[in-house]
Amino acid sequence: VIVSRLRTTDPGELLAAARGGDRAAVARLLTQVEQGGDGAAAVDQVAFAASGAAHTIGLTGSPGAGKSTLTSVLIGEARHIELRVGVLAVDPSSPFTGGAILGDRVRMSDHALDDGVFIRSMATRGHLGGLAVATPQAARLLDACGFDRVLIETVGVGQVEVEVAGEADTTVVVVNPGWGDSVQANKAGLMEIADLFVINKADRAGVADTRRDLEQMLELSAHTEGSAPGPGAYGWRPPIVATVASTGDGVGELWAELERHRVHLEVTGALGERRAVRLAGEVERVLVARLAERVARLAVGPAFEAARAAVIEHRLDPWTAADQLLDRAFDPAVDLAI
Ligand SMILES: Nc1nc2c(ncn2[C@@H]2O[C@H](COP(=O)(O)OP(=O)(O)O)[C@@H](O)[C@H]2O)c(=O)[nH]1
Ligand SMILES: [Mg+2]
Repeated sequence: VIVSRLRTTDPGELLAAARGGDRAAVARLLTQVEQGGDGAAAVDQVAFAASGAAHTIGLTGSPGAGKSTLTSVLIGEARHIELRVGVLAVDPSSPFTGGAILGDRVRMSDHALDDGVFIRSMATRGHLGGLAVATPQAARLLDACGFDRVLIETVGVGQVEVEVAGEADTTVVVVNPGWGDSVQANKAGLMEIADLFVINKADRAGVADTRRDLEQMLELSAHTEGSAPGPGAYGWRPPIVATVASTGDGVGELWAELERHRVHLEVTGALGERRAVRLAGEVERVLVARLAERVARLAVGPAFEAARAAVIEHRLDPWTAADQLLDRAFDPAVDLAI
């Protein structure tokens, strides 16, 4: 009888089980989200209605900056006051498999047996829309499952990763002393999305210089602030917190600043505005992903092969061929499988 509950593939039943603390159900729902397509759509149909209570926190920065170690100690802070925490790690270079990902001192296994914590490495390679579509939806699912805080760790190197980190209520950019000399990170992109800066590895030299660099960059960006409801546009100056994640130094202050930002967003109304902007962007991305799915199905069929042959034989130009295929893709009378 117990097994039958877990065997269900009905998203509504799985979500009810997940909200009741069934971790296997959470895992299955997340897998469906990662796989994209109709399965992901079915999950979001039930998750969307049940979401909105969680505060989402994106952590981004260069590989090795200490994001996972910070994530682990932040989980500890949240658990002290009995908040439930879901974590999504979006880092293709260091998936959470094997248990040794959270640095060598603080490991995921610290929290592995805690029912109030759920940690998941996102695996979306290959699916249409990829991380940009799957991550906000996975975060929403964890929200719907009853986690009070959802932490999203992403490597702040590529454009997509930075975008994904920016898709949170609060975005934390993690740097290290000497960051000003490094060219690895997408600095302009990171400055734009940061609600809060962490100088982690503050046990190393150069903290004061890095703080000054960040303050200077903040001054500059304050003068070029647009109308988007990003940092700075609602009376918030991103604080800079120094931490030593591996010992926990400064993490209490970081937690306090995260909470201060959450409250600031709520009292100014910026939270609702930000979420509205994000949802609007999401509709667009999901639409593109759905179109791409349809086109991908078409691309393996005989109509596609015929069009391609016509182009190769110079009977048809590629644009006309593509337009004809698109017409077909949206003709409800056409079964794409044939
Ligand atoms: N010295 C020092 N090492 C740290 C600190 N925080 C993390 N580390 C170490 O830096 C390495 C990379 O940390 P990790 O959290 O995996 O970085 P991530 O790639 O940003 O997730 C690990 O060996 C950590 O133990 C810190 O504050 N000081
Ligand atoms: Mg990491």
